[in-house]
Amino acid sequence: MKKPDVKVVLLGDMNVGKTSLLHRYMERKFKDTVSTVGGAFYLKQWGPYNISIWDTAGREQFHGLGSMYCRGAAAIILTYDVTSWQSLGELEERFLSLTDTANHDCIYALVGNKVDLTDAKAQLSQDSDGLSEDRSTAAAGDEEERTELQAAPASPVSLSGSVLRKQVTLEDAVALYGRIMRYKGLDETSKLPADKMCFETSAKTGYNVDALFETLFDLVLPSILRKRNEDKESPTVDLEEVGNKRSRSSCC
Ligand SMILES: Nc1nc2c(ncn2[C@@H]2O[C@H](COP(=O)(O)OP(=O)(O)OP(=O)(O)O)[C@@H](O)[C@H]2O)c(=O)[nH]1
Ligand SMILES: [Mg+2]
Repeated sequence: MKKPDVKVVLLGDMNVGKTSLLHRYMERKFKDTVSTVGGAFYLKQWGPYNISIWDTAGREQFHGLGSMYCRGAAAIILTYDVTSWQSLGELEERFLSLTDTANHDCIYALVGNKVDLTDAKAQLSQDSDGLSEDRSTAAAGDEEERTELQAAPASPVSLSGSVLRKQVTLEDAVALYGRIMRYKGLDETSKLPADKMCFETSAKTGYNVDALFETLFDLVLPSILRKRNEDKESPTVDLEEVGNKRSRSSCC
């Protein structure tokens, strides 16, 4: 398996949609999920680099594992659900301290998911690969219908016919981002701007999902280059390879 150059970690309360965001980005699908146990990762090739993206469990019982997953992370995606004020509060109360084990130059993004439930603009969004799951299903085999859907003005009613009240606004997220930067001891000059690092996404329609991951990947490139340089300066010894060489030489 390819060795990851850098690690990106998704953190956040259960049910906010961490696994769904990863499925949407990596598999271009919105599919049924079960609550994550422990953690799992995908390996993403980004140009010549390999990035591991870690999905973690939001359930309280797995809380103890969080700081282990964050160890050495170059970027952390703090995820909440825009329809749940509590999920934003949990980031500050329960998850922020887990990030203490991340790299000192770790990048933080705040992500409000499920915005398709509250905002018309996210309901008919297009995945960058083509139609989002819901739309492609709705328009399958009917080019005219698809054209009509794309041209339709944003409607305030969701595909399921209901709109939920947004409990967390982007301004709330920006305020939390400021507190996170203060917690990390970063001042105005060294922190990335909040408007660049606070996202609203929908794993369901694909809204803003590519933008989230790709913005982060571009931002972690300096970390990758630094790590590659460090590895060059102090190369590690592959014990398995040494063992193989020894056994080869002893039998001849
Ligand atoms: N409407 C809508 N529902 C979503 C979205 N993302 C996830 N969901 C739903 O929210 C529920 C939880 O999603 P998961 O991706 O499993 O959440 P999670 O954060 O991984 O949860 P844990 O693994 O328990 O920490 C599922 O029923 C998803 O279908 C979204 O963008 N919009
Ligand atoms: Mg999950």
